[in-house]
Amino acid sequence: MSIERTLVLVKPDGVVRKLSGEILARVEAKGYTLAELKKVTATREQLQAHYAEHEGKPFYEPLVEFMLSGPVVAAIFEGHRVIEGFRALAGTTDPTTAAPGTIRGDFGRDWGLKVQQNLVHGSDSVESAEREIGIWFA
Ligand code: DAT
Ligand code: MG
Repeated sequence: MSIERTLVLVKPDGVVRKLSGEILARVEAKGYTLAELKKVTATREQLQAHYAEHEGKPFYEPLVEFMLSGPVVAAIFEGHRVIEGFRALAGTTDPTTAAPGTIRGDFGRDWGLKVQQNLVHGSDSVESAEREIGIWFA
């Protein structure tokens, strides 16, 4: 058994569209355990740390501005292979091509025309998860 933790964010588009509950319910229904939960308005410093790997890319500044545009819901979920499992629930990064049945595939396109408006964030590795949990649940 490899019990992991992952950081999940419902991004500002998900919060403003009142999809936080639906998104968290899908993660719980899959069998993962909600360990921590809060609604928070991010600071620029938090986002710079969170998205450090993307600094310098063309979408970096719009991404940070978007994440500052409203509150996010931050959660820690726990479970067997939850990092991979949540990313499967979320779907691929671009909501246009995310598979139907995934969070991004089901909700991600009519609303936002930008790739960053893709509803959720999920950590991509054990190392990222621990680093990101430290940023959002210090
Ligand atoms: P993911 O969120 O699927 O892990 P990522 O870590 O590569 O994707 O990128 C972080 C966020 O940045 C992503 O959720 C949306 C935005 N993004 C990524 N690639 C983009 C692109 N080509 N154009 C615009 N935004 C992009
Ligand atoms: Mg990522």
